[in-house]
Amino acid sequence: MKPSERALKVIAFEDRDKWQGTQHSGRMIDWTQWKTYLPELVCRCAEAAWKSGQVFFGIQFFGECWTSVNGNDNFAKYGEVSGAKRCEDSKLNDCNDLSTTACTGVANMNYVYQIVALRECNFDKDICGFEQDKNDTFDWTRLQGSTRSVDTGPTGDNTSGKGYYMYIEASQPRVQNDNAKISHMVTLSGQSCLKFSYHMYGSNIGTLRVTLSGGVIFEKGGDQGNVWKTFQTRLKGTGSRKLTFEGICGDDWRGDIAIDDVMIYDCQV
Ligand SMILES: [Ca+2]
Ligand SMILES: [Ca+2]
Repeated sequence: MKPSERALKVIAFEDRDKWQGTQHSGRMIDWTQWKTYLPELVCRCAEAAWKSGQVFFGIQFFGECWTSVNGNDNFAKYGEVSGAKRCEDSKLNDCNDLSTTACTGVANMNYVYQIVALRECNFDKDICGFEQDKNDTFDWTRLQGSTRSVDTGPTGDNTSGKGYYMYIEASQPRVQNDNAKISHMVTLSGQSCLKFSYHMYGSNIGTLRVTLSGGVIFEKGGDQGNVWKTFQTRLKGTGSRKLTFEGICGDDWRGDIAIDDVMIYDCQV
């Protein structure tokens, strides 16, 4: 494939010893720990793509992470390369489209990954690929039934009353202004809307803040009653954004904040 037709044109970083000098990550391919090195490389590359707002990224030549400012469009345009393909997994076996393990391309060959954008999550089965933030005080918890404190938190989820939801537990060791964030990549169509349900019951409720790539789209503080409420809003723009739910603790333990039934969907004007 000619470089001009490459779907992912930009090398984000490489672990291959100063390839063209500027993009070296400071780390080297670890052939002795290849089995653990490769999945870890895929994660680092996914993070680099995520940070630049891309959902496509590729691993090439065993230790290179490729992405592109136009990768989403380019990959849709050019798709897969035809002809000889060579990609290998962490046991150096051949990979294909159906491989479920981490894979890399050999020289001049991207093995392309797609970060799956959120469409709908009711938290009943799992957390749908939401990521717990590490640069906060604590984590959101997935729970079924009542939270462990009385006079705060829901007694069941919003979906059916019997399923799971996510919440921040405000009891000890939490103190005021402790925060927990979970995020998911979303893809905006230009007609996208966000809908989610929240439960903010208790005399010490702090704040629930929802951001889209940093911009605040919802913020509410204090007791909202012992009920699930639903919020919906239009999301302007197109392309990839990072949707983040941030729960912030109030001034005492009656401050459990819960969310459920998060949905990104197309809404006509
Ligand atoms: Ca649920
Ligand atoms: Ca966290």
